[in-house]
Amino acid sequence: MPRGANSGPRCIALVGPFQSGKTTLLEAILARTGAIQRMGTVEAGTTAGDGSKEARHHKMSVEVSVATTTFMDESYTFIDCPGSIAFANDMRAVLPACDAAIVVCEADEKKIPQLQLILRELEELKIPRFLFLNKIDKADTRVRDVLRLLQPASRTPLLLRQIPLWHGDIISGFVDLALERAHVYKEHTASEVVPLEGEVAQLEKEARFSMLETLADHDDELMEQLLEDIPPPRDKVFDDLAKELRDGLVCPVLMGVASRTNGVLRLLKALRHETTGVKETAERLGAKTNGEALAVVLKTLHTSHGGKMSIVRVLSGEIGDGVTLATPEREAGRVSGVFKLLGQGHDKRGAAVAGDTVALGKLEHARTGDTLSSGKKPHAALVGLKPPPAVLALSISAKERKDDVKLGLALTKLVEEDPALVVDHNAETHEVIAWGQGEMHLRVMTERLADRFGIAIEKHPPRVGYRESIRKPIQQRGRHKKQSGGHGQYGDVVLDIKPLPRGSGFAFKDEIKGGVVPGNYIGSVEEGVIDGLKHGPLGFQVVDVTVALVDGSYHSVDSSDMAFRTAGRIGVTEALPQCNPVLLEPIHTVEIVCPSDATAKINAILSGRRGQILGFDTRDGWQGWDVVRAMMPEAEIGNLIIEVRSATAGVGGFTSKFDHMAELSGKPAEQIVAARKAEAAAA
Ligand SMILES: Nc1nc2c(ncn2[C@@H]2O[C@H](COP(=O)(O)OP(=O)(O)OP(=O)(O)O)[C@@H](O)[C@H]2O)c(=O)[nH]1
Ligand SMILES: [Mg+2]
Repeated sequence: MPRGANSGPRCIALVGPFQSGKTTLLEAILARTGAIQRMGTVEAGTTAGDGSKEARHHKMSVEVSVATTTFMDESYTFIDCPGSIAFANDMRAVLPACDAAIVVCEADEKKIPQLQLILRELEELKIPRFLFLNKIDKADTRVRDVLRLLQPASRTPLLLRQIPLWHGDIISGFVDLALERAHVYKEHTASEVVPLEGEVAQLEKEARFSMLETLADHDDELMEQLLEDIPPPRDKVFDDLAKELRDGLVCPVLMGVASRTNGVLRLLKALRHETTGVKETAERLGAKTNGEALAVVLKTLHTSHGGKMSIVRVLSGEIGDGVTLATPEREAGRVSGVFKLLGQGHDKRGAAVAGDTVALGKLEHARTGDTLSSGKKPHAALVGLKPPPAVLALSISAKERKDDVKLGLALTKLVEEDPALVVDHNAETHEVIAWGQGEMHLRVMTERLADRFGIAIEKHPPRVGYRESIRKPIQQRGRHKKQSGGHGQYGDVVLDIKPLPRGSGFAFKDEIKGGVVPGNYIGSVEEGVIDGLKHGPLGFQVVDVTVALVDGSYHSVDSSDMAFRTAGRIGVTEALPQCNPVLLEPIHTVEIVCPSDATAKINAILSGRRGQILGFDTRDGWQGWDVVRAMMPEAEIGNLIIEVRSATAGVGGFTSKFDHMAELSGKPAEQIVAARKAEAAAA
């Protein structure tokens, strides 16, 4: 039995920087293993992965694609993860329960920061990983130089497992350094073994020695053999490769051309021989397996035909139709249908066993990241998912009132599918705000609302929480008097209105002497004052003021709560324009993380957006990264992420927190007030 084989069904993640060829590699794997008849392309929109309308439209992955295939009588499920940072949360939910990851990358310096981010996640989760150097049909650099370029992205040594065979300027095949065999690529079919001779044989010796030296860093016996010039047995080399991969000591590097299926078979063989299976993965996650069903939810989908589906990795036991599953917090539901996945396609199958990755139907209360079990006492949670803080917000509404309810339901489903999407209802502005991980993330959300749920929507940047205050005190009378047959209305108040320091909010004082306004009406005056402060003369809520009720009069018949409330409001409304009103804008503290070579650009971006830089520092535990802190107006943070990403090859991020309100005057303030007035007039 070959090493590693017979480990049960595997689950392998395909990850890597944006557009490196993951979906194409999945397609190549499916074609080479016979799961699909013909290999499609991302350009033509014919791949098994990226099957959703949105992915096809953008020619990029916008969610994970899952496909199960068989290689040498063993089952493998591959999970193709989006490379865009805006969808990275989908990958995060998948990784913990995978046996290994294939990090697909290219010889592209610009993509190194993203490669570093991904390798870091894998390193932290202790997931064995291969690097697949893709697109070597376009290679114009020596592979060893490429590795030198990529090495800083990995904390563990990149271990070259193959060297290319050059035919003139193009790579025509490879030499496997473990098997010491030369192969010439054939398009869309297995490569052909050719004799290893001449100059190539010499290069192979050197490269193999360097591979063995790296392995020997963790194997004294191998080190001795190398020092004494004893050729190590082939089995020992394979054992070391598998062990050091499993222990996260090395990151083996394979290469190929996904679009021509070159290098794919070698990759599959490496997976078969060198990766461990579900038993080790369950151990890594700390699962206590006792034969009962145990699974982790990798992704949640709402399909138009099959209803809700939970894609799970089964860690132990068996899950068939009718099994009831629970999470530590709640009942998840009863399984109705077990499906094998191939991109968008799903075929009903029998019960899933340990190692299988399948979709389970109708688990109404299961969520992505959940640990599901069938025992009397639910198994403790195995993965803790916390979506990263949202970086971009959009205010959305249905174009037609009749779609309001539909919009609410659709958003609930989308949030269930994608926990990185957060929907908030802003009680003050009555806006529905969708928070996401980037421009593309929110764009895809709106496309889904339109395409999948048929809701025409309107979108705007969310309102900024402007306020206003006053700079001058005043005393003002507010009178409300009406005589219209029967009972009249009478309320009369005198208010002392004064500015308060920033951040004080609002205070009301009762300074009535001698009962000129009877005690039972004072609460109503306060309510009226609060009403009046809701919309100041500039159009925003008035804050940082104190209002004292100092005088007034009443009428024994015509006075009422209502009349005094109106008088309070009139007093405030008439007073405020005379108090030298001032616009206040929210200022946040922002923390931007970025690779150090982008720090200067980030500083310039912040200054260009009225940011006040507080300082910058190296980022704790992140070599080569900085943190920049600044104070920044909320209005300038709105689409900040777009500029930050473009300055940092897509990897920069930020968090922000409200700090204080600051006065804003001059032209910018006038523009905001005018816009608010125009909006009020249109409403
Ligand atoms: N020349 C060449 N092009 C390739 C190769 N593999 C993929 N491509 C092309 O690279 C582009 C991106 O391929 P995808 O497979 O969509 O890449 P991806 O990594 O899945 O992209 P995202 O999911 O959006 O991150 C497409 O135009 C592919 O045709 C390859 O080996 N050689
Ligand atoms: Mg893709």
